[in-house]
Amino acid sequence: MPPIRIPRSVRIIGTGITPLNPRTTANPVSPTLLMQQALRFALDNAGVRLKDLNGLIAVPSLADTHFMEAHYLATQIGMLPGKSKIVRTMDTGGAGPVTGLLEAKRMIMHEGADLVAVVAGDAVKNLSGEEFLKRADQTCAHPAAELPSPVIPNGYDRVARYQMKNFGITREQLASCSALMSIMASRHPSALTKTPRTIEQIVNSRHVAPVTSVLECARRADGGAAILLASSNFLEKHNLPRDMGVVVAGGGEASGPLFPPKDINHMSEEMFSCEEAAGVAYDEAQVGPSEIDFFGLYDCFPICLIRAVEAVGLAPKGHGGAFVEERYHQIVAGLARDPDGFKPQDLFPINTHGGLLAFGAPWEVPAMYNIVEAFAQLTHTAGPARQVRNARRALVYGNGGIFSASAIAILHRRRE
Ligand code: MLC
Repeated sequence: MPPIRIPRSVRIIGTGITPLNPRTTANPVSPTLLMQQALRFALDNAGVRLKDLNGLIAVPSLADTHFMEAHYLATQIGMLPGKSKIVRTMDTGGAGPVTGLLEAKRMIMHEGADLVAVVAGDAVKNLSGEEFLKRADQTCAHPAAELPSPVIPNGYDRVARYQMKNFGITREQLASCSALMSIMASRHPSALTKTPRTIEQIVNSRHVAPVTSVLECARRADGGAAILLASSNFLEKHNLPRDMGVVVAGGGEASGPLFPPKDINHMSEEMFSCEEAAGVAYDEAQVGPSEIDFFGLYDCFPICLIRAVEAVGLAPKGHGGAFVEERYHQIVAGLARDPDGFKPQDLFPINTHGGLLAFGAPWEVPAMYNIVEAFAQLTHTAGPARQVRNARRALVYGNGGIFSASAIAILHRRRE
């Protein structure tokens, strides 16, 4: 047997995303088809073949749940049966794609895999509103939580009210998150939200919870996305450039309860886990927030973005809302002054695709879009409207449940 060579590095070498909300009458949209299509795009993007894959990670869908989703997908695409293949389903909710990315790195470093795909796809927009809510409500409903339907927006709303009471964030600060994300999305050709919205429009739209309007909810969508991770040995063996793609430099994960306490007076900082995950990731990558050029931060609701901005070290605790609102007003003024030359990403190198609030959110898929956008930024392929100048390092964050799972990865353009 040849000696096992420990890889020098693990790199993301390709990404693929399907269009959002694809509609064809001949071919009803299904999560599995979206996953397959995204995987094909990622393989083509990296210039590698399906038969080279020896690892596959999938996250489950809500619209068409399968027992052992990754095995189901691997069987559908003909990857199984096959020897020496590792196939795993990861379920940390919306954190799944980043958990999957970190698991793929472990498979490569410790389990002998050298090309691993992480795949997600869902078709929750294809469900009726009623059916979607029936399924979504079940995920985090518990008698002890006393959360009315829509359960998830109400859970995040409760946290937003905790943050308003304890840290003085304002209704306008919450709305500025969605307004800013809509500006970012309007600069991405594939995003669902095409036109920027104002704070006023957001605050005055239909409310689905006390401090949450419909325009401040993760934008329900259908779509699939995939990334491919390879070892340095794989690149050598296949004569691919050694500096292809981006290096996975570090990662961290941490957990919280599935739902918040029913009374905001009983809520404490203990239930949140993003800061802990970020600390582990920064330590492993040996970098700090000032060395990160692009942030892909989970923003299923404004409070998630505000807390993330604080947790990753962009603003002091309690100041995340003011940070976002101030940047929003500066960006609106900058664009009014110089609509063609002003670059929002110069002031806010975060979610240049528009995040869950405005790009689109097919249930557990959207953290993948944070990774795909980070990949575009670090490989300098985001295009002039969105490219962050000289981007070398990125941080991506996925959040699952109601602040129940945090997964963070730090990516570098080159091996350092
Ligand atoms: C909705 N709309 C938006 C929008 N959200 N428009 C702009 N920006 C947004 N962010 C629009 C829709 O496109 C649609 O218009 C209209 O508002 C109504 O949306 P709907 O979903 O069709 O309506 P309805 O059935 O009434 O439900 C509203 C809702 C639901 C708010 C209850 O959308 C919802 O629950 N959203 C949150 C989804 C969610 O919880 N995701 C998981 C987040 S938690 P049109 O024209 O398109 O029909 C997470 C962690 C994890 O991410 O683990 O998963």
